[in-house]
Amino acid sequence: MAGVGVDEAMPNDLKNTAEQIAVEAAHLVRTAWVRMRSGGEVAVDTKSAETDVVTAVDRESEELVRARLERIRPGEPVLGEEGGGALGGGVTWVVDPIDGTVNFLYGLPAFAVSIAAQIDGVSVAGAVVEPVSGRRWTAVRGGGAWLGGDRLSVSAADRLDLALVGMGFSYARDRRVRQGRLTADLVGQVRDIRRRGAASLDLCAVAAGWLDGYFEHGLHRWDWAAGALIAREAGATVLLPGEAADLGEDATFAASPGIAAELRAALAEGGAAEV
Ligand code: LIP
Repeated sequence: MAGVGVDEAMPNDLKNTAEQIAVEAAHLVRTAWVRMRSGGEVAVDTKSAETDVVTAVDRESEELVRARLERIRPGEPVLGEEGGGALGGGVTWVVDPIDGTVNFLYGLPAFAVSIAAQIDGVSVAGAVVEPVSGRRWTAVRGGGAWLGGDRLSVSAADRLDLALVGMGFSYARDRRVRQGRLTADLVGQVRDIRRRGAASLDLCAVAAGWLDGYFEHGLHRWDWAAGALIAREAGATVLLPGEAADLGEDATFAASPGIAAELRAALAEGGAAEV
C-alpha cells in the first residue's frame, strides 16, 4: 500500500474506530427495528428494481456513520451505499449502513452495519455489527479476526459433498434466474445451501465455521469490504470481484481451504462465469 504511512498502531486504531461507530449505528438501526415490530412506519424507496429497497433508516444510519467519521477522522473519504463517494489516495471508509435491508424491512433479524477502512482499495480493518444479536465481528489485516473477544477460525471441512454453502441472488430478475440454475447445479454436490440475504454476515459465517463456503455475483464494495477481511483473517480462501475470471468478473468467493478448490471448480464447471 504505497503512498500512505501506515504505522503499526494504525490498523488497530482504524478497527476500533470502525467498531465504535458501527455499534452506534447498530443501536440506531435496532431502535428503528423494534419500533417497526410494534407497528411503526418506515419510509421506503426503491433503487435498481422494485425489490431493491432503501429505507429512511438506511439513510439515517449512514448519516450517523459519516458524521462520526468526520469528527474522528476528518477529511478521510467515505464510500457508502446510500451516499456514494469514491476511493481516495489514503484511508477510505467503506460503509454499508444496513446490509440485509430487505431482511430489516421484513423484520427478519439477519442484517448488519458494515464499516471497513481501505488503503489503495485493500481492506486493512473492518467491523460488522448485528443490531439484533449485538454480535461484533472485527478484523485487522494481519491481526486475525474476532467475534467479540473470541478468535475466529474457519471450519475444517475437506469434502464438498458434506459442505454447507451460502450464496445470494441479484435484484435483477434475469440474473436471479441464471443464479438459480447455477445453484440447482451445485445443490446436488454439497450438503446444503443457505441464502441469508446479507453478504457481510455470510462472510462472517465462513470466518466462524458456520458456513464452509459462500459465493455471490454482483456485490458492491460495501457489501464485502469488512466481511471479506474477516473471512480471510480467519483463514478462508477469499476471491474478490475481478480476481477469478473462471467464476465471473464480479464474483465474490470465500471458503475453508479444505474445500475451496473443489467448490471453485464445481462453480466454474456449473457456468459461474456466465451468470
Ligand atoms: C444485500 C447483500 C446480499 C444480496 C442482496 C443485497 P443490501 O445487500 O448483502 O448478499 O444477496 O441482494 O444486495 O442491499 O441489503 O445492502
